[in-house]
Amino acid sequence: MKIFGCIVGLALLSVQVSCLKSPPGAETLTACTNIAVRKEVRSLTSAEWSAYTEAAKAAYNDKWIDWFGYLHDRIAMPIHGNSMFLVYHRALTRDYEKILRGYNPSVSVPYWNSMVDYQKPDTSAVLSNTGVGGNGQGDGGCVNTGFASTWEYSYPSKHCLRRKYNNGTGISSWYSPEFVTHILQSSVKYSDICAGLENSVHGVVHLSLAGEMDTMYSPEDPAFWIHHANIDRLFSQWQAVNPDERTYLIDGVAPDGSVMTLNTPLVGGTSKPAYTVMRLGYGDMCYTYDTIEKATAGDDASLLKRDVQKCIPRPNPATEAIKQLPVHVLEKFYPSFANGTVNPLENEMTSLTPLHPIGYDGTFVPRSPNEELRGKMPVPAKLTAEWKNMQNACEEEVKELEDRACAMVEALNKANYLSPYLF
Ligand SMILES: *[C@@H]1O[C@H](CO)[C@@H](O)[C@H](O)[C@H]1NC(C)=O
Ligand SMILES: *[C@@H]1O[C@H](CO)[C@@H](O)[C@H](O)[C@H]1NC(C)=O
Ligand SMILES: [Cu+2]
Repeated sequence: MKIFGCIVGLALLSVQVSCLKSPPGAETLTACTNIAVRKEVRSLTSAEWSAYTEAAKAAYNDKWIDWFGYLHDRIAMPIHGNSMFLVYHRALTRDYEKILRGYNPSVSVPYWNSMVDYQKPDTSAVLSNTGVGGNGQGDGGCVNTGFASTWEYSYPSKHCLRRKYNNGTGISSWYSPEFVTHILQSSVKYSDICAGLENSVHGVVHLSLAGEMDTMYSPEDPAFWIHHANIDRLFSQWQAVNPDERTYLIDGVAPDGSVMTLNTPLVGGTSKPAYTVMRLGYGDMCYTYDTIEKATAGDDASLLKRDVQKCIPRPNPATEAIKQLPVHVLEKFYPSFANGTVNPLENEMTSLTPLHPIGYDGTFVPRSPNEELRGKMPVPAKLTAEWKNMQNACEEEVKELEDRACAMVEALNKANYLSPYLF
């Protein structure tokens, strides 16, 4: 019985009529005929996960992973800590996906919804032997689990795949679905969503896995790609909430300190202007996310047809719990919940990702909230001084964001909010 699909299907019934105008140059981008659908890594079937890892291994054998590590390292400064971050990493992840599809055209890069793991990240199935492997072992900190356990790189010098969790054998708390929902609902400008994602989920996952992930050649960790697909998914969902206004919305600071525009060239490699990557499904950006697909009327209709007789529709426990918060808390952190205009794409509280293993072929039942953990949401870990320095991060911007995250956790705990993501 597919309870999850049914709930999501019901929640997402809405029709969007677009009158999007392409900016100069972008009208030449043609609609893709073959669109890759990126799915949550734990919702892949065994066959899909194994196709993905086989393609990744082939790319590794042909030294593509070394190349991506080298590339990212060489252009590290211009692509972090400014408005280049989201668009550049979108292009990079797509380049990697195109390489993999050269080995197997059915493959797309899965995304890792790391937010649902935020309480105890080290227990995530994604960091297990059937996923991308866990903590590094011994003096070298070499990862000896997961599909990349034997991988060795030549850039910047010969070494194994390394990880070093930031709390011994454990990992400190990450950003929650509640906080990312806040970011999605409160970001107005492109630069808001860009800095909001870079300095929260993005940074904390990188620096707490450590090893390759807190270097500038981090694409050498297979966790990098599924993590960046998740960051790109959130950016894409934010755009899709209001496609007319946001598809080609760009602002903030470019790598050279000037104003970022649609014509600012993407750094590294092709130097194509930023507008070439803004619209999914056009030009080279021939992919989408399952969450965005499900939000289209056509898909919902078929989902409902399939599932409506098999399961009993009921309210999503995650969204229902958060809507019960006092009005002043909603107004402060969740403007769209507060005024009742929430679009499913700016609500990460709908994705109650099951905690089943990677390559899962069965059905699942959504977790129910843990009553004993009422009012015990942990505060996410802060970015370290070394990380902020390496990432060219704006100190005040990071502090403002971390203070906000702390205030949100405090407000939710004070209201006795029951987070369905605590176990
Ligand atoms: C590290 O782990 C210990 C024990 O597992 C826990 O009590 C502590 O809060 C953790 N520290 C951080 C910064 O997450
Ligand atoms: C509701 O809040 C969102 C987010 O602040 C805002 O964009 C939207 O215009 C508001 N809608 C109404 C009807 O007040
Ligand atoms: Cu990066």
